[in-house]
Amino acid sequence: MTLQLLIVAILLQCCFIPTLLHPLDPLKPSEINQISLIIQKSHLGTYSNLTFHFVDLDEPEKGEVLRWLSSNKHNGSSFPYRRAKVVVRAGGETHELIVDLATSSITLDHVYTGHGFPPFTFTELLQASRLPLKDPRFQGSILSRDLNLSEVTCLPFTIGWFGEIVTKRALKALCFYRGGTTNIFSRPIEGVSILIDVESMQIVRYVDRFRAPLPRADGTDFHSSGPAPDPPHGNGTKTRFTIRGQGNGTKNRFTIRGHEVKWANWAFHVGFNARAGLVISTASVFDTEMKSFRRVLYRGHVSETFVPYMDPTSEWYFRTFMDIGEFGFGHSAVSLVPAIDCPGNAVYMDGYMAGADGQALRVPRAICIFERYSGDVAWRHTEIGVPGQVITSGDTEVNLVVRMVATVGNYDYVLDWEFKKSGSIKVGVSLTGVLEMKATSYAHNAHVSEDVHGTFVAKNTIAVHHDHFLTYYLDLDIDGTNNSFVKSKLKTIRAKDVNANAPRKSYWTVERETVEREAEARTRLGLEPIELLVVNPNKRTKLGNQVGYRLNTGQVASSLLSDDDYPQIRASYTKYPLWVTPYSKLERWAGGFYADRSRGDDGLAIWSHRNRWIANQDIVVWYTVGFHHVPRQEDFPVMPTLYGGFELRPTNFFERNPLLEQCSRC
Ligand SMILES: *[C@@H]1O[C@H](CO)[C@@H](O)[C@H](O)[C@H]1NC(C)=O
Ligand SMILES: *[C@@H]1O[C@H](CO)[C@@H](O)[C@H](O)[C@H]1NC(C)=O
Ligand SMILES: *[C@@H]1O[C@H](CO)[C@@H](O)[C@H](O)[C@H]1NC(C)=O
Ligand SMILES: *[C@@H]1O[C@H](CO)[C@@H](O)[C@H](O)[C@H]1NC(C)=O
Ligand SMILES: *[C@@H]1O[C@H](CO)[C@@H](O)[C@H](O)[C@H]1NC(C)=O
Ligand SMILES: *[C@@H]1O[C@H](CO)[C@@H](O)[C@H](O)[C@H]1NC(C)=O
Ligand SMILES: [Cu+2]
Repeated sequence: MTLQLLIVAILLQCCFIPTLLHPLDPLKPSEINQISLIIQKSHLGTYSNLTFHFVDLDEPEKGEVLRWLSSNKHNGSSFPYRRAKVVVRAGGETHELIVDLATSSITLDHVYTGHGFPPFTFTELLQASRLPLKDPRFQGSILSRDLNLSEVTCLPFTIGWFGEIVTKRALKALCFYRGGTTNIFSRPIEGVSILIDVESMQIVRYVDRFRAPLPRADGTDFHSSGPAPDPPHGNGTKTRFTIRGQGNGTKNRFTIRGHEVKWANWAFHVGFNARAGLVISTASVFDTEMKSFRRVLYRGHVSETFVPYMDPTSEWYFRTFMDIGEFGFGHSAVSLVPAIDCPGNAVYMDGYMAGADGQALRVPRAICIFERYSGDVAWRHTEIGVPGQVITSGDTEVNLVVRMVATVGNYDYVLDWEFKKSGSIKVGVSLTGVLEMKATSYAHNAHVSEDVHGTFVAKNTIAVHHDHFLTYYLDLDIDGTNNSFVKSKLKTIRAKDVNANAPRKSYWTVERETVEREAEARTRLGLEPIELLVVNPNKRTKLGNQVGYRLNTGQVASSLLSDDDYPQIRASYTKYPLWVTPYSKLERWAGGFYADRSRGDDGLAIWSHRNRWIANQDIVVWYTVGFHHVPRQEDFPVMPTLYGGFELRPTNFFERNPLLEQCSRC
């Protein structure tokens, strides 16, 4: 420990914040357990059915965090408050609590009475998944299909909202037959609907409507029980596998102190919570010209996902998942496997969250951080115009990647935040895993005369059409807190309107439009040539250009469901890929905080309809990475990754190409 660190540690200890290095550090296991104890000791502890559904940092006010960051972090007394936001269920009610960790007290206790419910706990999902196996009706259904109950796996699925006046917390169980495969999703036991009341943990409706042939087991497996494959390496020879770094100060060119990462010209904070999973905060980039760090992103993470399936039949219609709010990406985080999930030079971070009983749970290796040698060209040029010389200059691209993987049932999402020395942040998501499949009596596409809502991927097996929409919360603070959203529209001009003698008939020019209110910020993309910018209207380069970052979108996909469809009412924000709102601490989850069985009366679309002023304000950009997924046979039995994402690219932010200042070969 350096002397400086030691002083920080001593200062912090004086103020009951031992070993915390950043006000946005996720709750530590000891803090989670402390919160659990405080609540157990309160009046809520008298309920035998007290369950913890959400435990996260109640983040300090942005101004406080920024003040602390700029105070050079050495002043212990300026460390902002340490509080937690907690949602528990007790006696059939949802309690929202604020717990102050310094005083070990509950400072707010409020019963939530609106629509929707908090995320499910592991325990609830586990209990629900076991109910069918003990139910005589289900046992009968299995027997009548000539199947073996010991080979059945049931899984709980959230059920959405379809106009019911009174809603309860409920799940539906869907059951699958292993019988010789580990790819359970490939062998659905079709025709059975099982509705479970989660409060009483009982099956409240059981329907066995029809039978479909059980898809065969052979060809479904992708799991080999042999030794793990050798990590792939250039020439295909066996390479020994080592984990470098891990805090013992070897090869890595980045430093991690607590949750703060410094690499090349970047400094940022890596957090983790049960709901969003990976959270990037206070990202700043060093400007060699100004000799200082300049702010780029205050906070970025996945805010909500929406995955509606396109089969309206009674066994399938409800599959319209909002995974972040109904369960959580952090909840779904898996321990990363070296050489599969992250390369050999990766360094790992654990994640922590509260279980149903409030006690801390650890996800070992929830996040990995590594330098990526992409093999791509960062920049280059060959100059042949200098007499007598051929001059080639350039550099290879080396980036820093922060990654987690969420496995939500059948699907796996690989979530990346990739920092580039050019000042870009590339945000990516790779989809892989297993498709949701439906058993059908059809054996071949030629026999089909109706809409089967999907693609034949195996005999008697249809992978159902669906979408994935991942909505990112991006609180950009470009070179300061107040920013504006600018649409730069590329407009075709008739040349003769400018110069009557022009030999050209047309050209395009740029018309910049600063968006003043939320309504104009909702943007359908892909219809017209447009550049999307977040600028700091108060800062200009030496040459007078407005300082900004551009949002380079990938392929854009918006929801195709009709506006009056219930899932669309709940996820109405998916009608536009882009929204901009003024920053509010209360507005963080695009589908509303209580997404399970929600009715669309909270969330991004509702907030945006207030049509607030957004020019020269602290603003938040919400961008949705969308996929319409028409399954292919190659997605069976397990899907090759499908990549999507976007890039935040500095635009008139630096005085010139920042790569020249840090050329790796110079
Ligand atoms: C929860 O437990 C309390 C007693 O601890 C009981 O009165 C109440 O009915 C229970 N509620 C539910 C929904 O199980
Ligand atoms: C720490 O900062 C606070 C607020 O800026 C100030 O009041 C206090 O005197 C500072 N303490 C030290 C030890 O510098
Ligand atoms: C059912 O599975 C059990 C355990 O794998 C096995 O012992 C039994 O023989 C199976 N029964 C049938 C009918 O396949
Ligand atoms: C493959 O790479 C390894 C490690 O760099 C090296 O030792 C080995 O000689 C190479 N083999 C061939 C066939 O090029
Ligand atoms: C550093 O840590 C790695 C992985 O934990 C370990 O294999 C290696 O021996 C350590 N190196 C030193 C110099 O301690
Ligand atoms: C930033 O926005 C706030 C809130 O509207 C405003 O009070 C303040 O004057 C703005 N700051 C600058 C530098 O424009
Ligand atoms: Cu898909």
